[in-house]
Amino acid sequence: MHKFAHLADAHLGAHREPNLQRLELHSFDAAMAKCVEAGVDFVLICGDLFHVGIPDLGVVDSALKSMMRLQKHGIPIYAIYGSHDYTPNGTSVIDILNTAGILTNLFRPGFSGGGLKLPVFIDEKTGAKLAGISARKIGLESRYYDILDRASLEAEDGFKVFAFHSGITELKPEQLSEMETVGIDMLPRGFDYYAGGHIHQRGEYRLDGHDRIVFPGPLFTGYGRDLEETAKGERRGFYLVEFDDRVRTQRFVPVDSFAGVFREYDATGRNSGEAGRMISDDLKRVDVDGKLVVIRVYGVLAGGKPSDIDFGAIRAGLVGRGAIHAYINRNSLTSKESSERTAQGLDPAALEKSLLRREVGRVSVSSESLRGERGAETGAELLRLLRQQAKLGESKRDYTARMVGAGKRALGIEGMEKLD
Ligand SMILES: [Mn+2]
Repeated sequence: MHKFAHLADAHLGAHREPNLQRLELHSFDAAMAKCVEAGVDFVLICGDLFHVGIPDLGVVDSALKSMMRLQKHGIPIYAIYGSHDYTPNGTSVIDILNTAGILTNLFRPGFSGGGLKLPVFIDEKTGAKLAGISARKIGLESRYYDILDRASLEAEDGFKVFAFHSGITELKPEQLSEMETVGIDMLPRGFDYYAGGHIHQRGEYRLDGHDRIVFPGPLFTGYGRDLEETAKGERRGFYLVEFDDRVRTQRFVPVDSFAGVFREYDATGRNSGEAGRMISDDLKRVDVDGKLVVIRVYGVLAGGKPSDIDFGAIRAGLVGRGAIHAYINRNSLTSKESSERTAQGLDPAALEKSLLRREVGRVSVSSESLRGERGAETGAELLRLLRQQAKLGESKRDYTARMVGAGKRALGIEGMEKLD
């Protein structure tokens, strides 16, 4: 019997706070160690291995050490890019790892005659066939699926795994309505296992012609919302799949990285001083030593502003009593006297997009491409580009030229963007 491990959304480098970063890297290392221990034949990473396309080199170094554990045992790693691994006009860390032979990038599309042909990789030891589609920018991989040559993939015989990094329309929960997804019919039929990434919630599904669609969820936590779920008791980890000519077993292997405490407070009807005291008094009764504390404060304050509550002091108090870290979510705390309001429950990319969609109609523009959905997409892409910093050693002039060029391409005023 052969075995492979399927993981996704490790988001290495997502956390800057030293304790969280240590836990994050440790959970990845623990996962790699477990893969070796379980005697897997290969590992499949379905996107968002890193939180950004060009991560901190310390994070890369640590991740590399963990991945070398597999290399020492001759266990290959296959990967596709997630939406976070993408860099708009540069080389991503995944490309470097691919070049160095640490992992194999499965997504090497061939574009011809308006179609997209995917190569099928055959894992040497097991004979398993692997194909996959990387994510692109925010949801734009759906264009890949539009032109994908499914027939040639469906015609392949043997044990087949399809890797993807997208939500599936038919499985989309209502609260993720902002998220771009692909319809299940866009994925080739008849594969033995559909290895998913992108959805930060573990799930195993079966949809017509697609028997095993699996999302392992984040390996650690990408966003605050993930931290909240982990603190509430949601376990993180990866899938271990046993197969011969078909899948025999699939099981979730937990990688527990911290003990969490979750506390929730409704501040409605209290003023900011009272709310602060209520939270502090309650937390005094909670054992936080060695734990990661996640606090969610919501409601409408009767007096004062949310920013009047000294969350810094609350956090410092918890850390002083031995908490590994205190994460405070007050996105849904508002007050009668202020109109402080932020959207909740959305990841930053989705939040940006929903704000852009809302605002795009308020600006009068001449070009059709800046209106509506396309306008919002262009806006999101521009924001993404403008976040890039100058590269080490890059002159101000070169940086400016690079940004202007990228901006022009994003706005479509310098020829059409290539599909690659
Ligand atoms: Mn992700």
